[in-house]
Amino acid sequence: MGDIEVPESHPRYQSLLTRHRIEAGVEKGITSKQGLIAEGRGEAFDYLLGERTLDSADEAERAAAAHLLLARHPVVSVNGNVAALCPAELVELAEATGADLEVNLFNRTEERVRAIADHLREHGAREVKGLAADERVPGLDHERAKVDADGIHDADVVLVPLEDGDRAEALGRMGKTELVVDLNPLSRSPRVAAVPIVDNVIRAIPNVTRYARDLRDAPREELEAIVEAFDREAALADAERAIREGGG
Ligand code: PTJ
Repeated sequence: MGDIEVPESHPRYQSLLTRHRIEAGVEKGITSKQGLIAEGRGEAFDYLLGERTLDSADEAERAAAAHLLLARHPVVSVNGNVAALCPAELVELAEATGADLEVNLFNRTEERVRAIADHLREHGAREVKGLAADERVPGLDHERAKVDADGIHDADVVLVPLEDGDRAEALGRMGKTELVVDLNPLSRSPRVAAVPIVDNVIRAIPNVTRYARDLRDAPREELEAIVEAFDREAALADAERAIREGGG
């Protein structure tokens, strides 16, 4: 997807680039129109957080990498926003952690699932799940309940960028460990996640990959110690503090 001609020196370069990617995603049939609204909400929180990765988010990203490496069957859930924003980075994360990529949409249409799967393949993905949709997440009546039996349904650890609160709770009831990326620390999904990552997906996904590569050969005990030491309440509280204090 072609990026716009914005000079890198522009103070809002990253945010303009991100907007353009979401817009191009809508044009390509990848991102839903509601995705534009979600992007606006995300941008507002990113602005309040100082458009940078907080130390507490960096710790969450390291804990997420440890969870993915320890998992029996890790899956990275992909929606229309994250597919438009960082497709190649999702493929790299899946490769670094041995996770499956599964398209799972809030506003599901078969056409959009196929377009996202094709888009991920264009960015190097070998296998993309989510097309079979032969199982359901119990207790959810909307389209996001549709999952693959050998994908999210079987997973023990799921990384969900931009999750909706209902499904986050439903996956939790299934006993899955959820790693949620969401710029809004008050949103229900990060609040129910084992690892809430309050950061922009465009920074969070590559950073989880970097940690996964660093930790790839670490002994299990070291990974378990990272998971144990992570304090989800403290991470959420730190993000709220940063917003109140203005990006600090
Ligand atoms: O592609 P689909 O059909 O699965 O739909 C995806 C969206 C995102 C449209 C759908 O899940 C939705 O409506 O989400 P919400 O309820 O608007 O929630 C989106 C959350 O993601 C909000 O809390 C935003 O702050 C946050 N968010 C938006 N952009 C980013 C983000 N978090 C991290 N990085 C972003 N770039």
